[in-house]
Amino acid sequence: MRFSNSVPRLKPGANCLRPFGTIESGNIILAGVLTFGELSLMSENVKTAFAILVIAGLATVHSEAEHKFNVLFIICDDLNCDLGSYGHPMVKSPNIDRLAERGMLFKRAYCQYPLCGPSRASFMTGMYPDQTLIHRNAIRIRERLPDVVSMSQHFMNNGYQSARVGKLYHYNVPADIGNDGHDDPASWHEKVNPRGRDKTEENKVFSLVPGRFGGTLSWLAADGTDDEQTDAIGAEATTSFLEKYSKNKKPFFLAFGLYRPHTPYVAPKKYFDMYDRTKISVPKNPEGYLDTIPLPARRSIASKKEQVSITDDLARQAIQAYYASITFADAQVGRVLNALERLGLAKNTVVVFTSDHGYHMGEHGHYMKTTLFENADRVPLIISVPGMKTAGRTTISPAEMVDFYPTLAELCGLKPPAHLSGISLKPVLDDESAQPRNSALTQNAGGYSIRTDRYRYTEWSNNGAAGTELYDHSTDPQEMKNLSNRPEQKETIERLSMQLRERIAQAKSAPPGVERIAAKPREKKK
Ligand SMILES: [Ca+2]
Repeated sequence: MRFSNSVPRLKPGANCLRPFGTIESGNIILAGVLTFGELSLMSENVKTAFAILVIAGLATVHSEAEHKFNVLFIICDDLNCDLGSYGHPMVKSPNIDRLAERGMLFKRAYCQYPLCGPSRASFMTGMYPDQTLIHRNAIRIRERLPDVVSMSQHFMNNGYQSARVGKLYHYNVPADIGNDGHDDPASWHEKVNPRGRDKTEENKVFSLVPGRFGGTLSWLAADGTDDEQTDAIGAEATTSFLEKYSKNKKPFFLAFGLYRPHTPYVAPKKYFDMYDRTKISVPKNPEGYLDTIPLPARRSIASKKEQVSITDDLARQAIQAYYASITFADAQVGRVLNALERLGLAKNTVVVFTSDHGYHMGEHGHYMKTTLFENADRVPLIISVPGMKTAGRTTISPAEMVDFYPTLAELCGLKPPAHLSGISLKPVLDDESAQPRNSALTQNAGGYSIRTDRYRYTEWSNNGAAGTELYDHSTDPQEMKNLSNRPEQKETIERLSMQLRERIAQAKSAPPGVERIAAKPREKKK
């Protein structure tokens, strides 16, 4: 390659060269801005040498712009923090744990609504559920937000190729496996809807309510191999996208949404064999527990009669099946992570691993989701950024799923759209002690709850008219002792109540520049 003998030409009136940032090429590191005056004092030889470096530098910046970080976004359905890397004593999750070793593990990450549809609409648009107006399942985001720029769409608008494999927006599981569910086609260039043996052999699934699988405890220790299951087919499709992207060199936003461990808990038999049912302990509520919590909280955990009356033996089977499904899902995540490394994409791809909300497995006497307890609201979250200095560390800094959008935009050098309500978690990824937010907000069925470093505080109906709950995590991490009626907690409750109401007001504010279509009155009754 030949270089010109003159300094780069500058526009008339320009009084300095543009800053060229930090250029790392071999052992040469340059940073800064030079003025015309400084340039005119250089000898010709120095000018020539400088020109070479500037051209090389601009070329490097150009090349970096062409090679922005890619995003691999992996999300399980209905997965709580029952994972090895979160300290669970039984659950085997070696692949997710491996990702945690090269990323940051968030111990206090929370969904904004503990139900698939509202949670997914919220994080995919970067807005709270009271802003998206999506508070239930089975709504397509464009029904409420016709022109919103979703997270992956924002990447598409910035030159990324984007694809979805499996469940990203709401899907009825297992009913919609194999079709688009309530997807948003504008969010992707390409999509794959995997469908496996778990779907075609649904008739073999055991269910507490025969014939119902999605919202009912149900499971199957399946015959056959991983490869026949929906999520393994999804992992293969995700790998195929990675192979394509490794060749075409364009930046990508690739989303892999697994269907497990959502009910029915289906996994090949070998995963069930990993868990000894006799060693599983089933959580039990103390006598009179339900009288200690407000009526809406009681309803949230005691509305499914078949679960409330579940026998100890069936509960153990359900928990074993849930763990088996987690380990099966973990293996599929591992296939994709292996492909990312094999194809040389790990070095320039941000990886996010999470779930759409948490899940109860018998805690508070409840199974599944839709409560304002830690079990349903807390989600696993691991973010791995190439070259991060904090790899392998954990943070207790509160994080919300609504933060994904601004975080990924910042990590990839994209200007976040004005409508986003979340906060970028990049400061935490740089330093696990950073705390860009001091609470996490979750809402469910007319209640709102915040989790601070020490407390969970919940108000049901307007300003707590239907009851309040206060849990002190320093003494009660299981949230079994409601302190909201204790006189000695008066000041704490006043402080947390003010904090919660400020958060609710923010979460209800109209997002700038986003047209919204309110639900029809008839629809609200559903
Ligand atoms: Ca879900």
